Amino acid sequence: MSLQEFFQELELFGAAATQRFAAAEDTAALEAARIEFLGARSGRLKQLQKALGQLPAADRPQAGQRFHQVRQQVEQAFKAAQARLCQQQRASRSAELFDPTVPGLRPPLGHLHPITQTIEQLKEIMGRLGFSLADGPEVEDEWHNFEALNIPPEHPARDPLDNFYLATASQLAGGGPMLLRSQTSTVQIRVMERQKPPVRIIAVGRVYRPDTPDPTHSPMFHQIEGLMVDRHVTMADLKTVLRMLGESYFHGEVHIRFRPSFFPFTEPSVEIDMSWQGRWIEMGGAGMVDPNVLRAVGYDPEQVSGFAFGLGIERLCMRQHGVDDIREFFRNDVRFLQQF
Ligand code: FA5
Repeated sequence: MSLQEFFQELELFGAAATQRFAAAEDTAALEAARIEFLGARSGRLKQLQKALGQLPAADRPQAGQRFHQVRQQVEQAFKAAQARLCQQQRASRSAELFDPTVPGLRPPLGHLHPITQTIEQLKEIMGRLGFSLADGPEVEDEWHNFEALNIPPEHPARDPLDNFYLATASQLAGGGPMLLRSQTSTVQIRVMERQKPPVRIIAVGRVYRPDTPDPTHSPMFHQIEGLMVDRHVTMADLKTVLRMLGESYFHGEVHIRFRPSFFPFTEPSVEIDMSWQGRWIEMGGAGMVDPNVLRAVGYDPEQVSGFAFGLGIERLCMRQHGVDDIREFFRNDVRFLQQF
């Protein structure tokens, strides 16, 4: 074979192999083409290699260089065909596996926690009675949690054993002690400090007390605070608002009973019992805002009067749903929570 004939053969080989690999429609066709062109024993490439060895020594370097180029191109064409078929196979397999008629998997949907549901209902009811929402921090200073509420330093309610005091950066820097608020009554002060009468607000949120957990006590629980200050506000208004709140929340007839009590920031003070479906239950405390508190925030007790109340939200929710252990709310057992 002359050098020219060798080159001709080589180019024919390259073109034919590339074309056959590209045209192979399945792996069997590709394998047949591979054996024909690249087969180690009698493939056409092997024959060309032999022909290369028989060329005159002077022609071999030039012929060898082209031979390697063509071989690389052909091998590349083979790999490309392999990848193409592999891709096709994968696509057809997943088309077989995908059945658009199989019903989808419905993801499990959660819902609001029962306490959050109660809070939303209470906000809605009080909103209809004209009470807007006020807010205050859960980490409080002693002024808002005690002093402004007429609870002096020697009062037992301030005992460190009855409160969660915090060593805060401000205290370490010489500021006053801070604590987790023990009641939402703190928000009364914050609102009256920045707003002139008339006032008609509720505050809802977490409060903290080192109470030993039992079926009716939790160290963290929620309260709803109500405050109304205006001219001629009386205990009759307080009782009416509480009855309307109770009846809207329980969807039925509710009776309100006041028992004499004591809170340093109200005078007179009462414990509130509610009766629904024939059973009485203690819901919270209330009273007429003490003139000292009104004066502490710059109101004139000769001009305005007000009532305030604080109810335990867990107690309301427990009564509504017949839950007999407050601790269930915070155990996070979905079997319990799913029922609401
Ligand atoms: C107060 O917290 C007063 N701030 C209420 C108040 C507001 C009086 C405005 C006057 C004017 P008391 O400590 O009684 O009051 O708590 C109110 C209600 O919170 C209780 O009746 C009860 O329903 C609920 N409660 C108290 N401690 C716990 C507890 N550890 N776990 C769950 N609920 C509690």
